[in-house]
This record gives sequence, structure tokens and C-alpha cells, in this order.
Amino acid sequence: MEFNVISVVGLGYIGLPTAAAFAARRKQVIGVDVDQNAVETINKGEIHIIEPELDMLVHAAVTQGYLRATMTPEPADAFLIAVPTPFREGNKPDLSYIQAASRSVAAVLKKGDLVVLESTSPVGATEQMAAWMAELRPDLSFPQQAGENSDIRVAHCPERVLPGHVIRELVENDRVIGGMTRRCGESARELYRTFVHGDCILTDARTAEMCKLTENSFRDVNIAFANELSLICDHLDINVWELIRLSNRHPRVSILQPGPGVGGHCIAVDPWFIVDSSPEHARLIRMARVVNDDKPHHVIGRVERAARRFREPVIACLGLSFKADIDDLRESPAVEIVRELVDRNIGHVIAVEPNVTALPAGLDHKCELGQLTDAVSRADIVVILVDHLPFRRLDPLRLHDKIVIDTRGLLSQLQLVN
Ligand code: SAJ
Repeated sequence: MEFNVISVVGLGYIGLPTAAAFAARRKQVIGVDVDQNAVETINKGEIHIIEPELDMLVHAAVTQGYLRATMTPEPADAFLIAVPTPFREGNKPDLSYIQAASRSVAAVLKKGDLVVLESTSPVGATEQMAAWMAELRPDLSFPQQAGENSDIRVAHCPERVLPGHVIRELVENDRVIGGMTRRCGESARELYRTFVHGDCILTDARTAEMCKLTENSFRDVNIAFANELSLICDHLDINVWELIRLSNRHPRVSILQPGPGVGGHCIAVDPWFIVDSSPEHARLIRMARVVNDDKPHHVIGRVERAARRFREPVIACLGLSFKADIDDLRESPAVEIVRELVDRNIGHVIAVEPNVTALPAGLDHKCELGQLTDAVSRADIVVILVDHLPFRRLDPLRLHDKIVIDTRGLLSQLQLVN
């Protein structure tokens, strides 16, 4: 099967780099998005999201004529669906974006086409997507109706790239490909081999769906273990960072790092898809979510207790993004903590976030966006929320007369370095 024209539906953090990766291999790529601004920006050869190296790739792809964006799907040989799968009330997965995307694609499908779901999805979503498309196209056969002989092939191939390293990981990471039938999987594998250097391993769609959820839940459970240790160590007056460093000297122990909580749109969301599918069995996975979601409140409590020592405390909060050296503030525990400190009027809060030029809505009029050196020198309390590079370079002497609440273990690294 030859894939000359590839359509990527959803031009966000995953879809746009994927579209650019195909275009860089000289495939004709049609990007589809409902956001007019995204479509216009891409067609100018520019990007609407921040990811290292992506701007150059997209610029080259558009100017050389391999990539263009549109708001409505057009015929293609393969369609990749990379739209968000958030959760709605009650931590239930919201498949409405997948439903809308697959229905819009169904309208332009022709015999022999491949449709791949890339969005992280609960188990059964790929079959559901195929059912939605089949409803609209009774003239075509789908794998659930015709098995290996279907007109349309359908597969799930979850993305696994780390924000900030997307371009490299897209090419190097192994891919798990779950076909609704063997031929569906083989067809998707051929498509991904266009740019993937890692192994492309075949399985069924349900296993591929569960595999992605498992990877992120594994990380969530392990971070919860570290976060729980940090609470126990606070209580017992033990340095958790030293404890973890020492424990990790054991050849079969590898504990992750505690933090102010777990942020981002993946690890804090995906485990709920497992809990929702199998609530009576997913006890540990649910509890890990609860432990990690609770961590910001513990940090706020510590700041509140420290602030009682001052009449008008000045609190410098270092970092707002959900992890180091990125500008993404969405679902960030650091933002949650700063917002709560400000709302409770605990003191004068100065937020330091070197990767943004303005505070997010809701914080902009309530706290100051400061510079590192100035904020630290004015502060009574310094709360380290993100381990950004400039913070890792901070001279620990600047902190000697401050109360430091260090959620990232930066201080223990600084003391080791100096
Ligand atoms: N965190 C800790 N302690 C740690 C590691 C992380 O507190 O030891 C926190 C971070 O500060 C951050 C959150 O966890 O708030 C998530 O960060 P992350 O770097 O672990 O992961 P993400 O959300 O940026 O990307 C994850 C990745 N999944 C895994 O590593 C299993 C990535 O490969 C996935 O593609 C991505 O989710 C996704 O899109 O699902």
C-alpha cells in the first residue's frame, strides 16, 4: 500500500510535529484543525505552539509545498487522528473530539484508506471510532464488519513523546501499533516506517490503548510513591532527597522524585481512564492520583505555617510551569499553589517564571511577576516549585537567611554542588 497523501487531523502538540515529520520525508500532508488561527498560522509557515525545532520543520514543510492546513478534511490515503481526549465530570473520558474528527473524516473516505487513532484513549475507543465511521458510510466495509477484507483499515498507535523532546522522540521512540485486524496493523506499520527509526511493534487495538495508559499510570504511581515518602520524611524530619539518593544505590531500586504535585495533560489524566474502565480493580492507580492531587495542598500548608512567623510576609514562588524548562502553565501544580496563596491572602507573592512574559489569567492582577535575584532578596519565604535551569544555578548563599520550602530538592543539589 502506498501512502502518497497523508492527512493529520488535530494540529496540536502531537499532530503538528507528526505532520511535519511526514512532510520532511516528502509526503504530501494535509493538516486539519478546527482552530482557524492555527490553520492560518501554519499556512504562513509559522507555528502556534512552543516545541524546540518544530518551527524550522514546519517552515520548511510549508515553503517547499509538502504541508498545508485546512479546516475541513479532504481525501487522502491515510488519516491520523490526534485530537485531545480530556476528561469530564466524574473523571470520565470525553471522546467527543474523537467522535467529531472521525465523523468529519468519514465523509471523504474511499476504499483502501487507513485511519489511525493517535490520541490517548480508553480501552475500546478505536472500535468505537470505527463504529462511528461505519454509521456514516454504509457504502464502505470496516474491520468490525468484514475483518481482513474490509475496505477501510483502522488502527490505534498512541503517541509517547515527551514535551520538549518531541522531534527527537518522534523519530527514535518505538511505536506500539494496535490493528483492528492483522492487516490493519501491518498497513499502519508501513505508514509509520516513513519516519520512525524505532521498532514498530504490532498488537491488537485494545492492548495498544491499554499500553499507553499503563505507561503513564506506571509513572504516576511511582511519582505518588515518591510524594508519599516526602510527606513521611517531613513528618519524621528526614531529608527525602538524601533518602531517595541512598535507596537508589540498591541495584533493584529506582525511585522517582517528589515534587509539588503532578501536572501536564497526560499523567494526571490517563490513569483515570483505567479507573473508569475497571473501578473495582484499579485501587492502587486511583490512590496514586489522590496522593499526587493532594500534594499541592500539603505545600500550601507548609507555606501558611511559615508565613505565621512574619507580620507581612513576602513570598517568592520560583516557577509556574508544570515541569522544568518549558513554558506550559496548563494543569500546573505550581500555578495551583500560587493561586491558592494569593487567594488566601497569605502574604505578598512574587512569582518568578523565566519562560513567560505575563502571568496567567486570574493571577495577573493579584501577584507580581518578578526577576529571580530581586524576588529572592526581597523574600522572607522562598518556595521552589520548578527546577528550571536558572534556579539550579542559584547561589545557595542568597538563601541563607530565608525560610526555604523546596518541593524539588534543588537545595540539596545546590549544597552538593557547592
Ligand atoms: N514529575 C515528578 N517527579 C518525577 C517525574 C515527573 O513530580 O520524578 C512530575 C513533573 O514535574 C510533571 C509531571 O510529573 O509535573 C509529568 O511530567 P513527565 O515529565 O513525567 O511527563 P509528561 O507529562 O511531560 O509526558 C508524559 C510522558 N510519559 C512517560 O514518561 C511515561 C510522555 O512520554 C508521554 O508521551 C506523555 O506523558 C503523553 O503525551 O502522554
